[in-house]
Amino acid sequence: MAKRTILIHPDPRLKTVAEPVTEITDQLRTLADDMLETMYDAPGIGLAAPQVGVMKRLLVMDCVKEEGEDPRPMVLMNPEVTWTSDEMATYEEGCLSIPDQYADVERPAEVEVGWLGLDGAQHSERFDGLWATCVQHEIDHLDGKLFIDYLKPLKRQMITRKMQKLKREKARA
Ligand code: K1U
Ligand code: ZN
Repeated sequence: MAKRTILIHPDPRLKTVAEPVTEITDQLRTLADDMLETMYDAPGIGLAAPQVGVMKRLLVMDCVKEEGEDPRPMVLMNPEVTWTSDEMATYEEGCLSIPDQYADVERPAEVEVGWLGLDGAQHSERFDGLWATCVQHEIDHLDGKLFIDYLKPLKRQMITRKMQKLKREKARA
């Protein structure tokens, strides 16, 4: 397993629609392992392949937060939202590609998602709470969408400028 570098916004790869997974290869298994290691190390609760520069429809997540509860690392390929609740929920979201910036985003409170697992089988599950927010945030990444795209243009612009400054400082260091 190896940690991968997480891209920081703005980056054209974070605005690009990722390609479906067509074959489960060892390379893809290694990518999933590396992404889980990168996510836990960050720390984060989710990570999508485009965030590490791989334009494939693959995401990892683990929203178990309770101390003493077993972790639940999940790998979802070609995920599709098949049902959304009418009820909406607002959660203060963050993003590993937009460090230290948080904002309220409203999304469906519950979603049903279908995906291809690393076992080659098709899976389906209903998510609620933080899991529902996280899986929608990660699927957005696969479609080239960031949580700041839900904010008012001025707020989005302010965050983007902060990230440009951060990237300039990192490049100089
Ligand atoms: O996609 C990402 O950039 C990961 C992101 C996922 C996410 C967070 C909040 C709402 C929706 C989706 C993160 O994991 S940001 C870090 C974070 O939220 C966190 C970090 C440590 C403990 C708990 C949460
Ligand atoms: Zn994110």
